[in-house]
Order: sequence, then C-alpha cells, then structure tokens
Amino acid sequence: MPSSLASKWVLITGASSGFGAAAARAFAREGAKLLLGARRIDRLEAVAAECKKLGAPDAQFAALDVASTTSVNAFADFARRHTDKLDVLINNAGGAKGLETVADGKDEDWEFMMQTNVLGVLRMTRACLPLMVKNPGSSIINIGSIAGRVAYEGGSAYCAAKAGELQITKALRLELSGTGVRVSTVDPGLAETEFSIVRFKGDEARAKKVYEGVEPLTAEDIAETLVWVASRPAHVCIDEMVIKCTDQAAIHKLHRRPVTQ
Ligand code: NDP
Ligand code: 8X3
Repeated sequence: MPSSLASKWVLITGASSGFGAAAARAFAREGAKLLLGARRIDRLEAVAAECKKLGAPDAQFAALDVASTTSVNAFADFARRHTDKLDVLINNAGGAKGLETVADGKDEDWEFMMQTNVLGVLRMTRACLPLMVKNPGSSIINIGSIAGRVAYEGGSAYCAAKAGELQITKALRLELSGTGVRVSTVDPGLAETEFSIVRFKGDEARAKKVYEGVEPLTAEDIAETLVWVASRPAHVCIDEMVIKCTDQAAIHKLHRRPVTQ
C-alpha cells in the first residue's frame, strides 16, 4: 500500500544535521516531496541528493536563517515557487548554546536560543500558515524538549525557550481550531546529534562526555516518530509526545554504565 505521505510536501527547518536531516531521509523513504532549510547550504545539498536516492520525487533546498524575518519570508517565497499548499511543517531548527548559570550567562547565547527555538518557530509558522490553512489535515510539528518541561541548572535560557515552544504549540492549536490544521509538539530527551557540539561551541570531547556510558536516542528514533505523527489520519492530532531513552528515567536520572578505557 502506498504511504499516506507519498507526494505530500514536507518542509523541514534545520535539515542540515541531526533530527532534521534524519527526518528528511525518513520522509523521503515515504515518497514525500521535500523543502529543506538551514544555514549550511553544502550540507543541505548533500541531504537533498540522498533524499532523492531514497525515493523523494522532489527535494528542494535553500538557505534559511530562522533568526531573520527577511530570510524566513524569502524561504516561504521559495516554498511557494514549488507548491501552493504545504502538508507538513516541521519546526526543528534550534538548539542550545552554553551551560552557564544565570549569573554567568552570555547575551549572545541567550539571544541564539530565543531567536531560534522561540522566534524562529513563530516566524516560520506565520510565513507558512497561508499554505496550510487551505489544506485541512496538514500538520505543524514543533520540536520541543524535555527541557521545556523540567528545568536544570545551567539550562535557564534553553529551558525557557523550549517552555516557550510548548506554549506556542498550545496557543496555535487553539487559534487554528476549525481549520483542520493539526499542531503537535515532539519533545525528546537526550539524543546524540550535533546538539552538544553546538552547545559546547565545538568542544567535541566535552560533547562526547554527555553521552558517556549511556545509550541515547538517535536522530533516526526521532525521525521515525515524526513520520508516525504526520501520517495519522486527518481526524487524529498527536498533541504532545515526550520521548526519552530508556537510560534517562528523568531529566536528572541517567543510568550510566562504567566506561572501560
Ligand atoms: P543539531 O545541532 O544536529 O541540529 C540543529 C539544526 O538546527 C541544524 O540543522 C542547524 O543548521 C539548524 N539551525 C540552528 N540554527 C539555525 C538558524 N538560525 N536557522 C536555521 N537553522 C538553524 O541538533 P538536533 O538535531 O539535536 O536539534 C534539532 C532540534 O531538536 C533543536 O530544536 C533542539 O533544540 C531539539 N532537541 C535536541 C535534543 C538532543 O538531545 N539532541 C533533545 C531535545 C530537543 P545550520 O547550522 O546549518 O543552520
Ligand atoms: C536537549 C535535551 O537534556 O540537553 O533538548 O536539555 S537536554
């Protein structure tokens, strides 16, 4: 039986690595058509080429900086040049910078987290809504985090940003009531992507330590979930989903096995 996502248009932000790139590949396997955005265009080009090989009938990409309204609006124009309706919007671009306490926090880190995880979701959604409200059954899936639900030391701005994403998701679902547009949040826990490398500003050894002795989620685990959420029948909305690896019983309770050197 053909997938319900075959030939559907799926727009993914932050498709150059991690969850976004894995989601692009997973939707490609379903035969979906893709619109991929991020700042690293060389990475997007490689992901789009891979998606075509995996079965995407179309995989278009363009530079996107969700921290800029001009860039977001230009990306929406690019999307409109390919389609007049969007079936799935995945607001995935974002991340964390730094793990400092509030006392030691840096403006540029806070600004990155608010610009991408909060304002980026608002901007992208505003720009894409005209392509979705005329398409009942379409889905907006925002990537939140367990950090938006439980605070941790050094996570003030990131936790605040993801809590913001959760509230945006809830408000949007109310605003879109009656349009048939579904609004979901998928909130992962610890997953090994480039997330910690970005958080620790390129310090790969420090990033690696986050996952030491643990079997974290993979980008593919989340991609598979996104495909499942987007492929529910039109009358079914998965409001919220929290996904953690089995080793993470709670945000502060990680089961770590001894590491042999
Ligand atoms: P990655 O760092 O691997 O991916 C982040 C993606 O976001 C990249 O494609 C990056 O692309 C993109 N991005 C960052 N800033 C911008 C911007 N200004 N404009 C456009 N794209 C941007 O990490 P993940 O895949 O893990 O992160 C994806 C999402 O998942 C994030 O929202 C993150 O907060 C969330 N998350 C991650 C968890 C984890 O443990 N990994 C757990 C829970 C949630 P580029 O740099 O090319 O612009
Ligand atoms: C990323 C997961 O635990 O680093 O959203 O906040 S965590």
